[in-house]
Amino acid sequence: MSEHAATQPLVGLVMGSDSDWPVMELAAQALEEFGVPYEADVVSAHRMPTEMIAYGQGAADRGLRVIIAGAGGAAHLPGMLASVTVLPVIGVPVPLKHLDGMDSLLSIVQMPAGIPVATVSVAGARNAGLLAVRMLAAGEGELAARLRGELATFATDLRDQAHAKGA
Ligand code: RP5
Repeated sequence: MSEHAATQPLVGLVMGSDSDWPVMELAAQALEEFGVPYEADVVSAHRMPTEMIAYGQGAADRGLRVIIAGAGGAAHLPGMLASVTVLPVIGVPVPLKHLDGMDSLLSIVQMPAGIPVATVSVAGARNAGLLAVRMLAAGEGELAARLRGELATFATDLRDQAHAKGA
């Protein structure tokens, strides 16, 4: 599943296990729609803590500009990465068999002041990808213009759906 684009990745898409990929690939798809280069890797906070810290510490110097981190259960990966990098970290709570993802959500969202993680909804990996695009587009003309185009299309689609329902 690890894929490294030919060009410099701007987004680090990491997860605690390859079992998280069915959720996290929605973030990858969103990045691909906007042509944003990314890398995808398993970096478990609990099973490979040394590598996880090294990943976070080296991310900015390697040219990454946003990290999307997904994990399930005792989901410490996004917060731990945020504690060792200046990059914005977007956390994706991955739902597991028990507790409907509430455990993942609460593990990620309730960060102490000073260590920010932007948490999306349970299994909200598509929004994580789109939020990363927005972060990259801030101050970036071409990407911002494309994003405005997508938003206009989205709004038109919603209006069409409302009309079709007779609203
Ligand atoms: C978490 O444990 C991972 O992020 C994953 O959501 C969960 C289960 O991992 P596996 O046992 O499927 O590898 O750390």
